[in-house]
Amino acid sequence: MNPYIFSVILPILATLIFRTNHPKRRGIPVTDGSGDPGVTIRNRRFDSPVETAWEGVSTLVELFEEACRKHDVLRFGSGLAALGHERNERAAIFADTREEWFLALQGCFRRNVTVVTMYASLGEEAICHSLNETEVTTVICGKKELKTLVNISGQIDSVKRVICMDDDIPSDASSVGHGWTIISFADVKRLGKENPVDADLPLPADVAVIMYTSGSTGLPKGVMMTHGNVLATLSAVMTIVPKLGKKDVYLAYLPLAHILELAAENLMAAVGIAIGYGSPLTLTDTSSKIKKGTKGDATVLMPTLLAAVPAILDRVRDGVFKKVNAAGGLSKKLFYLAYERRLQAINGSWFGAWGLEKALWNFLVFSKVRAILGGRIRFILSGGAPLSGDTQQFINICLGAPIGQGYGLTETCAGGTFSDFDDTSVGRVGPPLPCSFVKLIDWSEGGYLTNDSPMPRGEIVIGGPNVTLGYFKNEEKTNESYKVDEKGMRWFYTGDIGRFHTDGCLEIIDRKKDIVKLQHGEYVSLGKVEAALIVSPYVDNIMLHADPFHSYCVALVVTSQSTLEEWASKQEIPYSSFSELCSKEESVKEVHASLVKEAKKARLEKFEIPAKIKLLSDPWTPESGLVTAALKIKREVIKKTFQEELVKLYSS
Ligand SMILES: *[C@@H]1O[C@H](CO)[C@@H](O)[C@H](O)[C@H]1NC(C)=O
Ligand SMILES: *[C@@H]1O[C@H](CO)[C@@H](O)[C@H](O)[C@H]1NC(C)=O
Ligand SMILES: *[C@@H]1O[C@H](CO)[C@@H](O)[C@H](O)[C@H]1NC(C)=O
Ligand SMILES: *[C@@H]1O[C@H](CO)[C@@H](O)[C@H](O)[C@H]1NC(C)=O
Ligand SMILES: *[C@@H]1O[C@H](CO)[C@@H](O)[C@H](O)[C@H]1NC(C)=O
Ligand SMILES: CC(=O)N[C@H]1CO[C@H](CO)[C@@H](O)[C@@H]1O
Repeated sequence: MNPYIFSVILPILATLIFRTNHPKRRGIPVTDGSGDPGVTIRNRRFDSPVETAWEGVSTLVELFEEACRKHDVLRFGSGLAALGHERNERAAIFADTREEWFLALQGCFRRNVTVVTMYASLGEEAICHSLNETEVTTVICGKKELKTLVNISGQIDSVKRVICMDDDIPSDASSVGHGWTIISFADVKRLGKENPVDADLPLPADVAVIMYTSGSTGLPKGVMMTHGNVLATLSAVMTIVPKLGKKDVYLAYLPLAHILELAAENLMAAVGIAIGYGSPLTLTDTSSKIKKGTKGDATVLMPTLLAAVPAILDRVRDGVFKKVNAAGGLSKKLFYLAYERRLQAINGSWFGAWGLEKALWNFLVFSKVRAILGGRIRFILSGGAPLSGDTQQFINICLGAPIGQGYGLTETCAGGTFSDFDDTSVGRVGPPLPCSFVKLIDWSEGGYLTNDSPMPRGEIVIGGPNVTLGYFKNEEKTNESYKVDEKGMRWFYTGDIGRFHTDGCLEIIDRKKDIVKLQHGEYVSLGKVEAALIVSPYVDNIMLHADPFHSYCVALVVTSQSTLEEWASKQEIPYSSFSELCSKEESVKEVHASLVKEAKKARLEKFEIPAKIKLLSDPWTPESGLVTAALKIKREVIKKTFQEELVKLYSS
């Protein structure tokens, strides 16, 4: 038979059969909705919100007991009781992600003890505030965090007991006279083994976690999540990861104080999937805390599943492109050829869809990239911030793994939307999760309306069993953002602006509070402009600043050291340090020109382009408190930190 049939006719036939169909419906409109008027969409598989995926299981404890009846978590729970922790007192977990974190959480759940969580990178003031507000009596932490606790011991009166996850408790900690019982994690388990107590199981409506999030403004707020809330989210995610099973291996490294990671690990444990614990700084062979010649977490564990925030995936992508470009020659040409071919295939051009070609490129080119994350990744869960289209396609192509992109907030217990694994379109966050209703409501002030064409647009409101109870001891803020409708459904008003595509998928397009009105009445969407400008190779991070007292905006730019230094050496500009280079007028001019170029590409208005910029030489990290653990910029903190620079920009 003529091979032509295979290479040309069959793909055309396949295209006709599969592509001329209407786009697959991924979300379904709800007509008998409740609450504020708007456009509501639900998941196509379920007509009422899913609360649990396991029969007879209605709390996280039952889920965990179901998963591992004989585990020594039981000992930790008993030990906690033996230590004198009363049932109605709260315990806090204050540490980086590690096995003990997860075990402590389950031990507390088993005794119906509400767990207060906070990022290990929060500042002292925020930690004091969270521990004080929730009147925590037992803090479970690592030895590094114990030092911070000792530092603030004078301000946290309710704390009586500290359980240290490391055996080598710092000696200066126990000598401080603040009357705490300090004991190691191992000793608590030993105590529990000798004094076993029965479980004291919570009900679905009992609060499981009070999660303090490093919000972008002011002191952190504690979001109260019930067992029912978290379970609804897990159950929903369970339906979305294809073929989740015992053969999978999960690499845990994101902060467990982030709902995405907490939900993911609980799900893995429930299904019986092995969890390996790593850290962001040791993730790959080239991570910053890995000694040359030793192996990173992913290489050793060879995980099949991974959760990630976009910033980390961006880093993997940039690293690969840098390496490819540095290598140059044939291998660079081959890489770009392969990349282009696969991109076309994914984009719907049928020649490249040829399976054999895909296998060939994977073997020749992409297997080396796959090896960076251990070589076995089959699904990546991304959340916490919108993922760029470029990075999504990079992961699809180079790792050969589908990527599920989620949109959700701590307040909705990470429930919201989640993209289908077979959806290769970019820039969208998928249809509603089975546990959520997603509604758009008019925001006329910002010019986003549900009867806009071609797509309804508006503020995103999320409803369902996943929506949390509200902020701890903060009824005012709770009332501002949560509403219960006439049918008893809870809705959270996200402040994000989105639009629905015809197939029921959501796209995030703006953020309400990031919109500032300038002196002459033009609205500037800070997030939109930043997303357009960060593309410049000179920019590592950027914060746009606008205020109603000026007719133009300004920007703080965290400068990419390698790009600027490369430019400087080409221009033969002398400098003694990078910070000096950043302060040079030529540098500012060059970076500004690059920003203007990107702004034009993105068709920004003139008033949206920063008129003046300041180049900063130090990166913004969660440790410095300038970005959140999910690497979102904290506007208020940055504004405060660089107040002088901003004033200078406006007055110069
Ligand atoms: C769990 O603890 C909370 C807070 O102490 C309490 O209100 C609730 O009644 C407890 N649940 C059960 C089933 O005992
Ligand atoms: C915590 O409470 C103590 C005593 O009530 C108080 O002295 C301290 O200032 C409080 N700290 C914070 C951060 O609220
Ligand atoms: C303890 O407090 C001092 C002074 O406020 C500070 O310099 C130090 O970094 C703190 N130590 C820790 C571990 O937070
Ligand atoms: C993908 O397809 C769209 C329209 O079908 C086209 O505009 C775009 O340029 C294509 N991208 C690539 C990389 O081929
Ligand atoms: C919050 O709303 C509830 C119910 O509408 C009301 O009873 C309560 O007083 C409100 N609280 C505050 C602080 O506004
Ligand atoms: C488990 C749980 O929290 N369920 C609640 C989900 O939300 C509905 C109404 O929105 C409540 O009736 C359920 O009790």
